[in-house]
Amino acid sequence: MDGLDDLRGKYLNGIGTAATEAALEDLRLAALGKKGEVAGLMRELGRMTPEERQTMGPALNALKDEIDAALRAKKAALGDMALNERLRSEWLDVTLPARPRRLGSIHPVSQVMEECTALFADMGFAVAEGPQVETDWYNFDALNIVPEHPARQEHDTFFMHRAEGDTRPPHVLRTHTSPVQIRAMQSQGAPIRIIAPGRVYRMDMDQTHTPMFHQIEGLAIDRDISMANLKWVLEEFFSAYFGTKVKTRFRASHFPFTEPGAEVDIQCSWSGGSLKVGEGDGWLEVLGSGMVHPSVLRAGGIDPDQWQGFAFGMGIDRMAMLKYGIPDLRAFFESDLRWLRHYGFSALDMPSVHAG
Ligand code: 2U9
Repeated sequence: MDGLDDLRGKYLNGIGTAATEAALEDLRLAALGKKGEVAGLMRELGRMTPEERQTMGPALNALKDEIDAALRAKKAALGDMALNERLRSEWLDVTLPARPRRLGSIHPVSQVMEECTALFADMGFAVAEGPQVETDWYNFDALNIVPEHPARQEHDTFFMHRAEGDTRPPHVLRTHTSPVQIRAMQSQGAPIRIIAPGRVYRMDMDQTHTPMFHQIEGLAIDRDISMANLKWVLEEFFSAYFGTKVKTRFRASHFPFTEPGAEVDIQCSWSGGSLKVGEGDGWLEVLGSGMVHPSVLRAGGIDPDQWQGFAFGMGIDRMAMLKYGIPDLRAFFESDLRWLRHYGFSALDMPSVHAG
């Protein structure tokens, strides 16, 4: 029995000082494993007398249970310690403020495009869209632009490359959004009231021209539409856009796709070196317009003896420059982050001239 007490002391001490689960496993194998010391003693029970067996049997079982219980208890304690250590070292302060991250901003062109679209939508104009690569028929012929017209020259318009022997009609990067309206007339017929906002391309580059810019064009066709309706729509639009009553002045002009045609100026003052729209006795040209030419109506599949209407076109980029005091058009397309942060709009704080 003394031998059992020694064994108990040895293993319970060992378990008490074991620092890892691996050390515990070594102790378990040495004591209770198939070749362990306790198992060895159990095998010897067979060679004992019945009296010896009666005392040694229960004593060995009790020792085995005691070591087993001590192993389990120590294993649980080591697990708790490991968890506590992780909780201590992996502690995280969830009350810390988040790292500041720079938000993007809405480009002035997107902002103005949105504003203009919403204002015309309020007056009952639907938005129409179309391809940016067009056939020369949709971009020129349908708009009554004759083959000799300067706009059709290689140095004014971007023509798509054609391999030698390719006899398909030329394709161009659209020079205005007018082809969108030809397509809309063909598919919807009259009456029609649409605006066509989008990118257009011309070979031009200086302080007020870039090879790609943005336009918004409008078209209204019905039985008795006149230039008076056009003047009301435009004055309503400019007054809402600039947030003040704006007068317009129509000057006779010529466009192949209108008859008659007019350039439209808005009232402004230049006093004190800064431009103010809607006051003073100065005028600023902002728009081209007119009554749609009968040939253009016909190209859109609409009978000019039954229907008539007005059309207008303006540059979005120029409208943004005027409203937000941006001096150089080229900066719009340089992707300079400092410029974008200065002139851009927060997605949550977009100035809006229309409800909703
Ligand atoms: C159809 C028929 C007629 C749209 C028009 C203008 C006059 C015009 C310029 C303004 C500044 C282009 O952005 S800009 O460079 N536009 O002067 N645009 S009339 O006339 C149309 C359009 C479509 C079917």
